[in-house]
Amino acid sequence: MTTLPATALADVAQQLTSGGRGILAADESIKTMSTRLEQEGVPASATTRRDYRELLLTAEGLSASISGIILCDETFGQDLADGRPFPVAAHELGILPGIKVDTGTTALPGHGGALITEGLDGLGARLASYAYRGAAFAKWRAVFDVHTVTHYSAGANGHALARYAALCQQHGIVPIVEPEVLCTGAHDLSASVQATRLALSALFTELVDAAVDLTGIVLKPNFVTPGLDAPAVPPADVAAATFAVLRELVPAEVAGIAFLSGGHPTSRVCAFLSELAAIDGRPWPVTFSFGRALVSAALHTWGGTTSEVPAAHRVLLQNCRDASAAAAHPA
Ligand code: 5MM
Repeated sequence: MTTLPATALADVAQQLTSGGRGILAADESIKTMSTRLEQEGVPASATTRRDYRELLLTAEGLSASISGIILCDETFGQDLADGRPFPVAAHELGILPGIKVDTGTTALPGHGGALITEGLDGLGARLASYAYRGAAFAKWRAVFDVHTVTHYSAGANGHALARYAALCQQHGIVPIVEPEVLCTGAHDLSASVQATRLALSALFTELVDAAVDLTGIVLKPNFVTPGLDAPAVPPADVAAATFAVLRELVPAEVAGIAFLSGGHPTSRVCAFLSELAAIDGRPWPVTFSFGRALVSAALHTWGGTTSEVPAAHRVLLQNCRDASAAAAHPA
């Protein structure tokens, strides 16, 4: 087992979230990735999933704006066309490789559809293997819906996230802790405020109880927004609401905060991040850990056609540069 001292964990967490670079979330499960490929007319297979992830990682100059890439188990064990394993190639390209280690969600019985994220069984052994193969960080995502979240579901997911985070640190891996409040639906801003407060409050209670070193974690939250089907509010209002919740509930020792995009358009999440980065008195660095907001246009442009790889790279790199500028250069 690789065991890093707390200072090394903090250093990796800072590398991931500081300096205007952010994290590329390319860890879609096999099921999700296959659906997204098929929606673009690309037959889904281990080979096409690999080709697509290779396209992302090998965009020339990606490391100027991307500090880390989150992979799923399948990709983590695959090789690029030149024979290098993905985690080795990532390190050589100046990008830290990470691994999604949760195994997905299931319903909490008797809790109205609220979800619990699973994956703790055997996690220590899996983390030891990932660390040996070069993983610098890991990710675990809890999922909350504003209509079904309860104290119990927030606590249960917070407990699982804390047990995961403690195990990661024991194995020298920085945990990204992701309590995602979904923005699907027509709810207003206050519903997102309440749900995000519930999730973060329970999470940090559990992280502290589990003796997780907060200087060696990255928090991956949602922006606090109205639902995607509700009238939009100005980015400055989203930033103010998000900052108010985070300032109240996220201890200053947390190494950094990297936001998910949640299905919002790229320009919107970049505007949210830019406004948030401009707020005075932030105790933590803020950046992005976007998935769809960075990659959706590149996947569409590529469409499985080799001759479109350069165009897909241009689209991907532009989105990454825009997100990086939002994190580095406040409004
Ligand atoms: C990239 O998607 C990740 C894995 O999703 P599934 O396990 O459901 O296939 C997901 O956890 C992602 O990292 C976060 O939701 C953030 O992605 P977005 O697209 O919301 O920025």
